[in-house]
Amino acid sequence: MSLIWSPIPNTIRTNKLMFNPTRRPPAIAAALSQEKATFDFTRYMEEKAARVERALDASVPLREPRLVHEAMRYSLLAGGKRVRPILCLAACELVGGPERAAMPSACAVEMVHTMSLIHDDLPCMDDDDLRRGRPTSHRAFGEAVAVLAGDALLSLSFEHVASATPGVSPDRVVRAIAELGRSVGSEGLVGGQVADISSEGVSGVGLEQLEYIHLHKTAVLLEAAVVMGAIVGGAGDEAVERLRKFARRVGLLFQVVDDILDVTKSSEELGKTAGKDVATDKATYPKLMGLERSREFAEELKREAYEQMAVFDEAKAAPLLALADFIAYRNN
Ligand code: GRG
Repeated sequence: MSLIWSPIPNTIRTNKLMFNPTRRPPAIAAALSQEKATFDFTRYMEEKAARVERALDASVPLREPRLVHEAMRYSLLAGGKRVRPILCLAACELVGGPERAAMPSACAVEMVHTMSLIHDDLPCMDDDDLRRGRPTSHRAFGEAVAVLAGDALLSLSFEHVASATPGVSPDRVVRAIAELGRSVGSEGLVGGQVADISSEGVSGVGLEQLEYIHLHKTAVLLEAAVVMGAIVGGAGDEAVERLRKFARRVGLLFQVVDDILDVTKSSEELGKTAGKDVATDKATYPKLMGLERSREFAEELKREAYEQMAVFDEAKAAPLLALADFIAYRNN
């Protein structure tokens, strides 16, 4: 692995991933350029994303009944930044596990993420037309097939970890599956979505409720990705809990940045409908604390995430730290 952060092109494109390091605040850019041992994030992301892409493709063959498998593949293989699966692989490798042990978990987390996007876009939820730069699943396949494709991806995610994880003890595989289940259910994604729906059109949604929604709608799956990777990678309890805290901060950071991008970028740049939060008068960090304070809050979250990583070997922790950076300074 190259240990050189620079030279790095100003705009890096990986699949649909765009990362512009010039957007870093000057202090961070200076700190990074002073680091003796940094690592080639672009190459890392390209290599990991390519392997994740191949594994996802193989995980959902075009079987009968063709229609539902087409719909599953349409959404799952539509690009996306693949942040969650790469976090999972990076966590596994940080604690000394091989990439192959975490690949089924990485794919499972992306399946759950994709199904949550399919359901989130439905007319009964956000009623969106555009996702990952193409028509949403229900626009392409109709509502019934979109619901079923989401259900099938959810079910496959658990099956895939259980049946395809190589060389990991059954106890650890079961723990990883339990982690995924917790992240999906009524105290995870579903709980976050219910809280989000319940707060729609309600005036006076405060920061505490907003944080609950984001921790459950978004952070919980990034947390599952990292924790599953650590578990199948053989991590001890203390390392797992540190990585959990790291991922939770990064997850919240992800959503704060998402809120900021919604008001600062176009639909074309985002690959999904921009400005929707304002149009629907949704509670967001920029709305509740203003754009500048939201950016400062994002920096605080990133700092707190970094703190959790201080105990790990610097070179081994570099991918997770660079991913936190990428999440903080991404453009879409
Ligand atoms: C899980 C059973 C079950 C139901 C779903 C609809 C729902 C319940 C939850 C909504 C979850 C949701 C859509 C959260 C938003 C998460 C988020 C920030 C999505 C954007 O993620 P990116 O930017 O997207 O990583 P790409 O396309 O790059 O993967």
